[in-house]
Amino acid sequence: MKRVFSGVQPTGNIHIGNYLGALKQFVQLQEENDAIYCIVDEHAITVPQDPKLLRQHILDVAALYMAVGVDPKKAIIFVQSDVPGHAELNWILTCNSYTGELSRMTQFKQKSKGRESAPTGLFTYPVLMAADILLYDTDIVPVGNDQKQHIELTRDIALRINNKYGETFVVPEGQFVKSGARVMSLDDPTSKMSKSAENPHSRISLLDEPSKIKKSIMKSTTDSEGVIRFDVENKPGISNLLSIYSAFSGETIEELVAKYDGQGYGTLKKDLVEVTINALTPVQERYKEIRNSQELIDVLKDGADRANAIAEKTMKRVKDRFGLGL
Ligand code: ATP
Ligand code: LTN
Repeated sequence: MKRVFSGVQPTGNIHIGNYLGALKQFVQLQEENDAIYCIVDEHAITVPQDPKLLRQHILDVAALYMAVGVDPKKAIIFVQSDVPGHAELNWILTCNSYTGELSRMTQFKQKSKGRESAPTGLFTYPVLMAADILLYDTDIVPVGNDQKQHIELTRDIALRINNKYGETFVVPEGQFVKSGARVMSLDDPTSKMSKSAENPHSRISLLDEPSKIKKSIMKSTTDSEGVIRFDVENKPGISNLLSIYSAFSGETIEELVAKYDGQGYGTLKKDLVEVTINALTPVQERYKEIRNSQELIDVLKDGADRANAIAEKTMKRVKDRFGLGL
């Protein structure tokens, strides 16, 4: 069995990009692997958070994990800050990473753009992510395309330490889906759909009401050509809608292009509204049942215990290799 690990930040507005790029894979991968799914609250505080809201968002993400089908009997679900090994390993990896490589991370460049000085945590964010992954001897990391560079860095750090200190870490691999690995924003299809974008119509959140889903899709940005074909370069809006449609319905892009041949954008959009609402309604129903339940708290407590047991073993090995402690 392979070890699978991934994480989502509890920063609100989990959207269909997070779902199609990451969460959907979580569900598939739990079947034949030893899967661990984390709510990475320590990553969330790299930018200011309201403490009361952060707590709520942690439970929101945990409930959404379960609502989309992550099963606590098959996978460990836990909160990052409940396992001290993450912060501990983060320091050791920080001492083995370089400011040069961290300066090249595009996510840092984007998030710190225009500022003279940025929080140090925003800069070292990818090292904490490497710690999350390496702490569990992870083989596979299912994530969206935007995380490719961070996975590469994780591999570089693991190999560097293995070379210097002897076999210490499993070197992980990223796993990316074909359709949905990079869902684009609905109002600007040249940038990725994001939780933090100001315009709520730029994304479809998993908990959006049907009327909001309809409005966001119907007013999404397309082009004036009026022909439905897949061409990311010249038709990013229509291509994005086709990708989302394909990821939700299971039909291939080619099948969809043939199906809508000669039809207007309005028809495609209307059908996509239906496909999206049909996919999200059961998730929303299950979410409502779980969100305020004692079951959710029990799952996270049990998950933290099981994650800690694995993390403690790794930390013992790592400290041994580095000659730390007695
Ligand atoms: P923000 O968009 O505000 O920067 P985020 O959604 O990227 O936040 P996370 O919540 O940590 O941050 O992402 C969780 C998972 O969702 C990651 O695996 C990430 O790669 C994936 N993901 C995020 N945005 C998209 C997207 N637009 N398309 C596909 N996958 C995505
Ligand atoms: N950096 C990721 C979230 C994240 C993660 C991880 C993903 C933190 N730790 C470990 C996979 C494995 C993001 O911003 N989407």
